[in-house]
Amino acid sequence: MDYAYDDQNIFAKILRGEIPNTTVLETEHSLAFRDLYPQASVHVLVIPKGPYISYDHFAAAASDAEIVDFTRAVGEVCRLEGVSLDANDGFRLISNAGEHGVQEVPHLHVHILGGERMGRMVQPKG
Ligand code: DGP
Repeated sequence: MDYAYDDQNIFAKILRGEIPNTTVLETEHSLAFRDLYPQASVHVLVIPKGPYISYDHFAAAASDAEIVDFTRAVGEVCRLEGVSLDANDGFRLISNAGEHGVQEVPHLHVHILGGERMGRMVQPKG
């Protein structure tokens, strides 16, 4: 499979400022914003600004600077949202990819979920 990025996806539109978002953190290479349909009291999405579909695509094609920025942004959002493990109760980090991962938006994003105890990691298939 090749990594054919669709620049009409909703997160590409958010990055271009065509759709509003509730920003939690913006860095040189990453943007974090609240999920429109939160599934926990803390539910933040972190995305790279570059055109990457999935984590494997990002890991293969992004620059070291982008990868470091993204990784640090995830940690910073955890701290800002009060879920980091150094002083808080923790979180769940999820990144869905492709059809089997049930990815809805084809721009790499990680979900940071927390603020309460999460349920089972994998729900029955649907
Ligand atoms: P996934 O299934 O992993 O691709 O999750 C996509 C998430 O994106 C889902 O939790 C809902 C969220 N989402 C969809 N459209 C929008 C939007 O326009 N704005 C924001 N903030 N989140 C969105």
